[in-house]
Amino acid sequence: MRLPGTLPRLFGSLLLVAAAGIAGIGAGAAPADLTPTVPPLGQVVPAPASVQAGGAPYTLTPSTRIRVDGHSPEARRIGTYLAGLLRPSTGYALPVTDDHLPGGIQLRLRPSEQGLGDEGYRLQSSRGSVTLTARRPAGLFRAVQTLRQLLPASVEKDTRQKGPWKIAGGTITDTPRYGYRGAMLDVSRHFFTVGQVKRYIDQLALYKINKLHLHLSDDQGWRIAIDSLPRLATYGGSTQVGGGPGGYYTKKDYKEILGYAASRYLEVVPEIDMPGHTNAALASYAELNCSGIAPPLYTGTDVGFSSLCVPKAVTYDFVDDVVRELAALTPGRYLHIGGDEAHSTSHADYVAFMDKAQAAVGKYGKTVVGWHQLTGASPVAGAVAQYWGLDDTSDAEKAQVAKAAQNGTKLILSPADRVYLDMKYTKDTPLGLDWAGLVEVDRSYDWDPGAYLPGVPASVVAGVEAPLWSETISTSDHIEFMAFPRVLGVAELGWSPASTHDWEQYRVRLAAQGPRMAALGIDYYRSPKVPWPTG
Ligand code: NGO
Repeated sequence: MRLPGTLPRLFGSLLLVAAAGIAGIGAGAAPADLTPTVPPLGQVVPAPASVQAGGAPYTLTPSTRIRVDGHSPEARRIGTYLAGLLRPSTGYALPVTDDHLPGGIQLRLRPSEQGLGDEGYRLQSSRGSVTLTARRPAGLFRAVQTLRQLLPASVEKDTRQKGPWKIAGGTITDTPRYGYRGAMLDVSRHFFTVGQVKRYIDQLALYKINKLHLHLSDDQGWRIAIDSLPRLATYGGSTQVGGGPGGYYTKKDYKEILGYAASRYLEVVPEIDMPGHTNAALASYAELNCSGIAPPLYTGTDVGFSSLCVPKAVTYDFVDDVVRELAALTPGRYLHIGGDEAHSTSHADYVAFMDKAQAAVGKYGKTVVGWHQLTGASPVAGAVAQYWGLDDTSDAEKAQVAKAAQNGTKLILSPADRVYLDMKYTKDTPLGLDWAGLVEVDRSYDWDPGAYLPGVPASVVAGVEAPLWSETISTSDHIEFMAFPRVLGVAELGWSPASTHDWEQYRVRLAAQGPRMAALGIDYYRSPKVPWPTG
């Protein structure tokens, strides 16, 4: 049933009770609001590729065990993670075992299941057991996220809740559409602590996001310790937009983020934005400036005013030091070098600089990612361009991106008027910017990455990413209000087959995530376009 999100709470729950009565559910039974709703098998975000509902549901009981393949420490770790999710709300012990007995929740790795790929899984639910099968641990982890969403939303709470804890019967077989399903957090304009980043990682993992792009440097702050250039972090990281204290990640902090992300099967994509967006670096080391004079630290929100000094040799010592140390720290394959809004760099200098920066990334064994302005220079073989244009970006600029794509440059799609999570939802949204327009929940979901840019072969689209720039964002509540629920739409565009794409059906599945997000303490934007339950 659909209710406008603006209905007052009481009126909404009266309607729900009335509806339950009409459907014959409420008559003579306990009040409807005391029994948690069992989600139907397909009511998952992102939509699974294949859902065959049927058969009796599985019910978790105080004696349920989580059974993992004994030979895989990763399967055991994922089983322990699942137990950790379910124990507080169910109050059950949920021991993790490798006793090879039937029944309970089974986590199985089957490397021979080629069709499941790197992240796919099968979930089979029946009266006797729930079995999760994957080819790789990442697939088991994604399966666990589906399993969570098949339990009542109250399972997400961290105190004991009333059951029963049922999982609808049937089989889900699921693999992702794209291998790159990202979210970006700008930790430069405002700094976010390791704990805040971990919290966001956990929230993204629930929706099968698999990349965390960290925007680690910009005019307002340098956020990663570089041993050979210590002032970048200690001085360049000492403030932020509005003049607060800023901060930076020590190498130990950064490794902690990497490890946490890896435990949720997210790959971290670090970004050092160059040659523009570099005031924090220019302020830290005077020799990086063509003038030899360091500018003051910057706490405003203008863009396009800073540039590394392209002709100076010391610039490339800086690039080498930074890329070398960051590449050595980062196990993931990508290193993002920015390249956007280099308005203070001449075109010839921009091309010359990007050639050298890309070479440094290659030298240290990483794959180049750059904002799509990179396609106006000479992208190296294997480079990935991140498109952040708008519907009304000029045809010439789109054609330049398409030409690079035809020549093999892969694309990550982050159209700003669709998936920039820092854009206001409506003119009344208290946070965010509006230079790319207002982006309501339907707008961020309702487009097709495979057919978005004219002339771009679908095969070069690596995936999608939702950036959250932080000029106006300074707390976890801010992150969550702007990201949720739009990031779910981006997660679904990245994961679900195009054949499942349908706003009318999506908004109903999304609505069912409302109580789950609320149970997780996420104060999401209650878009009136989504029929949130009001009970
Ligand atoms: C632009 C700009 C960023 C801003 C952001 C704000 C890109 C790639 N460069 O996106 O510096 O923070 O908009 O929405």
